[in-house]
Amino acid sequence: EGTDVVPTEQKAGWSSFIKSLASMTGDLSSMTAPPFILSPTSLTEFPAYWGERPELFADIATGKTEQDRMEKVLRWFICTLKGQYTTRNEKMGSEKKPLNPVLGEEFFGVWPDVGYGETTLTVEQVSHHPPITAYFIQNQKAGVTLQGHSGQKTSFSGGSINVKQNGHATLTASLPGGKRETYLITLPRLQIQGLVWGSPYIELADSTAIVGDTGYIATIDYKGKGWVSGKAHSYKAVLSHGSKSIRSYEGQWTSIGTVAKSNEVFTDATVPKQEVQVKPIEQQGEWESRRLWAATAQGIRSGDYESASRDKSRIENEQRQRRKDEAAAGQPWQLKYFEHVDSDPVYKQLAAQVKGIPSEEDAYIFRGRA
Ligand code: CLR
Repeated sequence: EGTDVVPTEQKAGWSSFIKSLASMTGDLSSMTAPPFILSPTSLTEFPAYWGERPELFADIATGKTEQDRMEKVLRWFICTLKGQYTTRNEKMGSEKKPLNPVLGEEFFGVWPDVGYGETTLTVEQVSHHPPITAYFIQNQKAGVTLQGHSGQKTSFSGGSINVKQNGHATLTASLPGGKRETYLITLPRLQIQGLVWGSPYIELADSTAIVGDTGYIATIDYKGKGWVSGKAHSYKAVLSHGSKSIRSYEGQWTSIGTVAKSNEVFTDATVPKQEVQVKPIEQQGEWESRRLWAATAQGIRSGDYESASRDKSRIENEQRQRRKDEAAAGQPWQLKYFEHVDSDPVYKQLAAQVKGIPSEEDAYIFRGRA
């Protein structure tokens, strides 16, 4: 922090990009940014972060009691945050601008069975403008699924980008005897800091909830500077049932969290994450993300930004033409794996149990993959 990392020849471009953020209208994805800040990865790959601790995901349905299972959902959720929000910094030196997915873009992946069942991932870009990504993750053997969608509303203030996440996720756990539990998961607000130096990173803000249909609720508060510790990436979580608060946890979502006022470790984000496995590009379908963006990504990786931008324009032009053709034929694009509903009944039922969140939200329901 505090050291300017913008390449000399891109300094002017970077400062005019920062200035243009002030007049941004909520969707950052289509804004042109200087090459050094571009990522070769599309946003359709991001849902994989939810599955990178497959052992904790599979563990959820093994909980003996309702409280056990809620604690396991909370543990898994907090342990995915490090991957979701710090991976680009670790791999590419800073947060970057991901490729803006096209409508119908797909991303499939798998975490192989190493004893607790195979975990599979299905992602579909269900809207281009605004960008919305729908995903479904399943470990059939363990009886756990996660379904959700993700969109963003961005604004700029005080030198940082503020990202409100639109969407939510629902997790189901199938229990012996045919019983099934459902958990609603809301998503944190992001602040992108470090922009002036050209080395953006994410801090989480405000709070989110996990609401179980068992009556157990977990609320998680996020703070950058920390409470007692004064540390970045801090969280505090409270587990409750009805009006009774049961236990609380605190620590850092990038390292260790403990049961409050004790040394009992609750979340350990330092355990290596397991990256999703994806078919080689030659075996992928034409809508699959890494195949679709192969030439653009290659250009970005090799520093050949001219060829990257040529290929990106080709894809965008093809998309525009496709939309025109569909309009002319009166046949709008059909989603492949998800179905849009204006109001998600699961969300509606569970959201009523917590204060401060909208009472209704739309959703994309997974229909299966042949
Ligand atoms: C997408 C859903 C994932 C979590 C996640 C992590 C990083 C976020 C991303 C989401 C949405 C797009 C995002 C990105 C960080 C930067 C990027 C907000 C929420 C914006 C569009 C690009 C900012 C450009 C600057 C880095 C210059 O589960």
